[in-house]
Amino acid sequence: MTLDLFPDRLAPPGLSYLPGFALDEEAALVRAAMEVAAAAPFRRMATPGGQEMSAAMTNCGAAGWVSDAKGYRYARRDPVSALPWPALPALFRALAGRAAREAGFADFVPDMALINRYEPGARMSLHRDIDERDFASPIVSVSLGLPAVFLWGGRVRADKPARLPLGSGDVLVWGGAARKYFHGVAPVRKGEHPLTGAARFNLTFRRAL
Ligand code: MD6
Ligand code: FE
Repeated sequence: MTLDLFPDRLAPPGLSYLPGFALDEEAALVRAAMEVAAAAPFRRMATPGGQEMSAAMTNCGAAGWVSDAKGYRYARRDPVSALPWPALPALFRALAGRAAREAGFADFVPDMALINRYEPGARMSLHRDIDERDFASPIVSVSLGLPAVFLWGGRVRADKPARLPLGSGDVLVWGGAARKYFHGVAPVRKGEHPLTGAARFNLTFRRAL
């Protein structure tokens, strides 16, 4: 299914919404994410502007997305431990490949996953994902736990974002013309989810290196 939820915008080619695509695997995905976080704990990173991000993050795979006073980049080691990031779980790689295929990207093999944790009140301001080397590959995004409203902007930051409600198990695949669009997450509302408690997790699988 694609885009009946974006009434005020032509369907941007390259964004696919797969509601419930990961529902069967929710619990296993949360467990795998917690195992990653046991080795590379969630942390709130600083932006280059000196603010602390409200979402906490960790990574797994060949590189991790990191932010600090020097900027945004992918790093092969966790700057907190100086160790390589935990391996990308096979479950993550398989799900990302299946979702990408469903969305028309035949041979997507992610090399890493960024894991975001949002506690109530946490948000993600409008941004573009442009630190990866390979823009031909899509990004596969999986929501787990508390619901959130995804903000789908446009080519420029000033484009008014459409609002897409995302629930646990929903998957977005995006690439092609949409790959560099602005997007964000509205503040997560208070709540309790049976799998995650008072938190939303988002996994984004990427080809970063
Ligand atoms: C989030 N996601 O849903 C934040 N970026 O928590 C993202 O920033 C994102 O979901 C690129 C592609 C898919 C995403
Ligand atoms: Fe993003």
